Amino acid sequence: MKSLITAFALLPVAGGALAGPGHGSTHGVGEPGDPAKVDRTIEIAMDEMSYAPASVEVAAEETIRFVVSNEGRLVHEFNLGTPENWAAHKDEMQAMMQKDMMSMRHVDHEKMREMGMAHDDPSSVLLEPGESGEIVWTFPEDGQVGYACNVPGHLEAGMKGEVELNAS
Ligand SMILES: [Cu+2]
Repeated sequence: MKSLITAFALLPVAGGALAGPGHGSTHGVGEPGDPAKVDRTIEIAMDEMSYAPASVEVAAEETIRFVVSNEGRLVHEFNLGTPENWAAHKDEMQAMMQKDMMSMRHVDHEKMREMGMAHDDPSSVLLEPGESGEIVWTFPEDGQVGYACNVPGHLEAGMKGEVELNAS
């Protein structure tokens, strides 16, 4: 089985607007979930340049296992977060492309590790064509969260999805 494919860490966002994992907050994007306490599994298929489904409904504080598969012919990412998270991620990806750690069709996880850029990012899976991966995520009580692909040009081309967070 292709297990969780970790991408890379988020760089700190200027201004500290990041409501990221590990802050224990009930507001924001949520945090990595406990794989032993999954409420529900949602399958997401990625293609050029879209997600199916393009929106998902989750309950407040629900823990979801996202099973993500790349059915396209290009590298795609599924990254839960906010536009601020995605902007930081895209800069990282641009840097990785410049350093030959990834291309439009290939992800060199080995090279990312060697270059020290393969930090665990539990909010993201970066997948080559044909690959699949998983994220277990616990959503907050309220907040704004969606998903997007930060491969340069993809979010701009409309590759993003919405999470509808329903109060319990
Ligand atoms: Cu993409």
